[in-house]
Amino acid sequence: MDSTTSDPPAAPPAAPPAGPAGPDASAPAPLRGTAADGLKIVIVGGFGVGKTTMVGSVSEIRPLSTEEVMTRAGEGVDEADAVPAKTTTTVAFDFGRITLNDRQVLYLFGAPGQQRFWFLWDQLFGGSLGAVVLVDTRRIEDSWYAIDRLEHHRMPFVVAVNRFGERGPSLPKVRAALDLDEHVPLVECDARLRESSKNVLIELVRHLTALHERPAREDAR
Ligand SMILES: Nc1nc2c(ncn2[C@@H]2O[C@H](COP(=O)(O)OP(=O)(O)O)[C@@H](O)[C@H]2O)c(=O)[nH]1
Ligand SMILES: [Mg+2]
Repeated sequence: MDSTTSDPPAAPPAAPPAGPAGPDASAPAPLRGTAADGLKIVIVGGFGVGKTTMVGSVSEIRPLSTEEVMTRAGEGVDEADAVPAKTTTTVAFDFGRITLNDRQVLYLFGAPGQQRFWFLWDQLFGGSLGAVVLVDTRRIEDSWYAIDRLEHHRMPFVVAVNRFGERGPSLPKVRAALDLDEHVPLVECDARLRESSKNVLIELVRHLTALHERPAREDAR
C-alpha cells in the first residue's frame, strides 16, 4: 500500500508529543515527512467485541471513527441486546496510526461488526499484511465469520480474547470452540489498555515474520 504519497509534501519530521504518561492520542501527531511505507492491519470480530476500543487505545493519533449513536432502526437487525452498555456503533470503520520508524507507518483499520456491513470487509482486506480477530468469550460464535473470511483470503491472523472482566473459558477451550489451527497465535488482551493492545500487534508481527521465514527454512532442508 502506498497511501502516504497523497499526503501534503514535506511536513517537517516531528516526534509524537509525549507527556509524562506517554504519547497523548488527543494531540496532533503529524505524519513524518520521511514516511514512505504504509503497512495496513485490520481488526475484525463480532459486534461490540472491542474493535473501536482497541484502535483508540493503541493509535498515536485521535482515531478517525465513524461512530454513530445507535437508533431504533438497528433494532432486530444488529445484536444490540447482547451488548447493553453499547450506545454507539461503527458505521464504516475505525482508522488509527502508529509510527514504527522514520519510514514505516502502521495503519489500523477496525471493521464494522454488524452483519449488514460485512460486504465492506473483503475490500478492507485488500493490501493488508494481516489481521487481529477479537473474541468475546460470551459470544464466541460471533467471530466465526471473521475467521472464515480471513481463511478464505489466506490472510494471516492472530486471535485475541477480550475478557471484559470475566474469567470465561481457558485459551485451549477457546481454541477448540473456534476450531483454530494450532499454528494460529491465541492471546489474552484488554482492548482498553494501550500496552495490552500493543502486545497483540506485536504477536501479529511475530506471526507474520515466522510465516515469512518458514518457507526459507523448508527450502534449506
Ligand atoms: N469491561 C470491558 N469493556 C470493554 C472492553 N473492551 C471494550 N469494552 C467496552 O465494550 C463496548 C463495546 O466496545 P467497542 O469497541 O465499541 O466494540 P466494537 O463494536 O467491536 O467496535 C464499549 O462500551 C467499550 O467501552 C474490555 O476489555 N473490558
Ligand atoms: Mg466499533
